[in-house]
Amino acid sequence: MPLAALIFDVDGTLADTERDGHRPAFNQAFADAGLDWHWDVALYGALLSVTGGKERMQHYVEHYRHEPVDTALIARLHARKTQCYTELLARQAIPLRPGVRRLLVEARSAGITLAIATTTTPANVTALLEATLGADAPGWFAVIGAGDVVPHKKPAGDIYQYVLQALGLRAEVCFAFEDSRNGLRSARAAGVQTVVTVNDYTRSEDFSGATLVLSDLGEPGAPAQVYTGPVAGPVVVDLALLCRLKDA
Ligand code: XBP
Ligand code: MG
Repeated sequence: MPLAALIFDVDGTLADTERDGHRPAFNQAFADAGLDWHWDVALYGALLSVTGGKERMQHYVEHYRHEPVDTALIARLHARKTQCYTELLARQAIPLRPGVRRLLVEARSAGITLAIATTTTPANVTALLEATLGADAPGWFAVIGAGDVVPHKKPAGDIYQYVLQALGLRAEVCFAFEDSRNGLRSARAAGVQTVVTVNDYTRSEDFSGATLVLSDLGEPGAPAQVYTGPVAGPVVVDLALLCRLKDA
């Protein structure tokens, strides 16, 4: 089966944005609104089971504060949080994870289509790509599927189905890159083979259904550790490896 496109998740996959990006941005928005809500590293890890910032705040209000949800307040907090997050990225870029830039550059020069399938808000995707890869980087991606563009966020398959349809490609010719079980479930629900690069928040999750589970994408000189999959580690995830996995 030929390989036509690579579809990347954003948070946790392109960069470790959750703990030191989204989390402090939520806390800043809470403080600015005069709320005594505070999400520490451990609590945020538990809250990550709910995808989407607005949905995460609603879940927190219902299950941790036991208060009625004020959707207008959630919307205001989320708008402020997006502002805090994009400003934070412009101030101090959160670096791309190992191998991400290398694989994007290789795919681009080989004519492989790039796309994004994420739960996060479109402005956050643009801010991360520009801060890490340069002002033209959003244009590297044929489709950026993000946020509320679909009715159901990950783990539903909607965002991957949206991206596949916009690309005009079948799932079989694509690879997805994810860091979480929710992301993996979303890609698999749309039939897309998935490479998972774990991080501190996700490494103990169940990744059954993934083609390959690794520490990261690896760099020459610093290859990735393979946790599960049909290759013996250490490896560098490149187009040659992905094509072998498609044929397997
Ligand atoms: C990441 C998320 C997002 C971010 C916050 O999912 O769940 O909700 O934590 O972003 P993915 P917003 O890795 O699939 O992108 O506040 O903009 O929703
Ligand atoms: Mg993710």
